[in-house]
Amino acid sequence: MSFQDEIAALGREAEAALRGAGSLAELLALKARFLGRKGGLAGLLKQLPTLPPPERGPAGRLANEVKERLERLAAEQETAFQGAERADRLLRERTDVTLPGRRPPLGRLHPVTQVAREIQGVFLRLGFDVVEGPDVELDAYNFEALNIPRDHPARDMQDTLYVTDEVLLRTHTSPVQIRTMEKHPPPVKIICPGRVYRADAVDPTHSPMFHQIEGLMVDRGVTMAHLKGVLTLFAHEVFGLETGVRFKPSFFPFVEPGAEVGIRCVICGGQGCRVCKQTGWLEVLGAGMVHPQVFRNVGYDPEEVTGFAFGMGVERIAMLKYGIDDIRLFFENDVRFLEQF
Ligand code: 2NM
Repeated sequence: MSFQDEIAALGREAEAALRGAGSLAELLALKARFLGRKGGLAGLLKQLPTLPPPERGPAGRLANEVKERLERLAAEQETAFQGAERADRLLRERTDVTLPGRRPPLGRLHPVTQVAREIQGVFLRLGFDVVEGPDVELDAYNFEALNIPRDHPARDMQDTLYVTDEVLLRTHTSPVQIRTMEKHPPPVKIICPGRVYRADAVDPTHSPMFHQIEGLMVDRGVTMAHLKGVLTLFAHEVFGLETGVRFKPSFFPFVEPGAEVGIRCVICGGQGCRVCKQTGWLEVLGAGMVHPQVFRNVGYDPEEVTGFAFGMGVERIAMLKYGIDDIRLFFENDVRFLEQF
């Protein structure tokens, strides 16, 4: 076979192979095999100088013709493969813009926060200001100033979480009210929301940390009638205007007289049930007229001013409002519970 026949044969072989390539990768491999620097055609061209001089010219021209033809063919095939691959990718990655969007799950406020804000809203509309204070308190503010004597059971290590002899985790937010009265002359009309701590064993109605909102209104001429009016309105706003409200005498060392405020049982309507322990009433908060000794402790003159105060547990209000029977549900953070509010 002449050298030119070899070139022509390689040309035919390469052309058939390039046409038959099944993919871009295969095509590139074939291009390297026939047209690359170490490819078949290059191999033949290297032999040109060994030919008798008269054959070199025609053989060289033929080789160049074949090379150009194959390169054109390879380029065409490459473009075709790239187009096919692009069309394929567009099809694979196509977006149906008519599909409805996916809704991201929305977060919400914790039910305790929702109820705390609802309670605060009632008092804000009545002109009360919100005041906060430290969770870590002095015994002097948490107990002493509130007329809670040294031998009172609340001061027992069993009930209070002490840091040192003098420092403790507040058991109510009353110390915030003491601090406020100490700093500001009357009138005072505030609510104090926040976390409080008790050395309680956890059960369906007890948690070592819960949330309280306490309130205080001090001015000349504040009476039990103001206490009843404000707290009746509060109960009606939170539990419904038709809810029955009662005031029952009670005792707290920092008030005189003291009262427990109850509402008609939201579960049985007063018929008597497990939740109201057959009494028909639910206790929702404690209240009373601020004790003269508490006023003297903060530098107020009990002959000049009087005041009422009250305190409630936010979790307890939320449990009554939504019929929840276990306080632990608020702290477990199970979304199946939380997303119901
Ligand atoms: C209660 C019940 C009754 C109360 C009293 C005071 C203060 F600081 F003014 F003396 N703050 N909170 C109070 C009174 C709290 O919670 C059951």
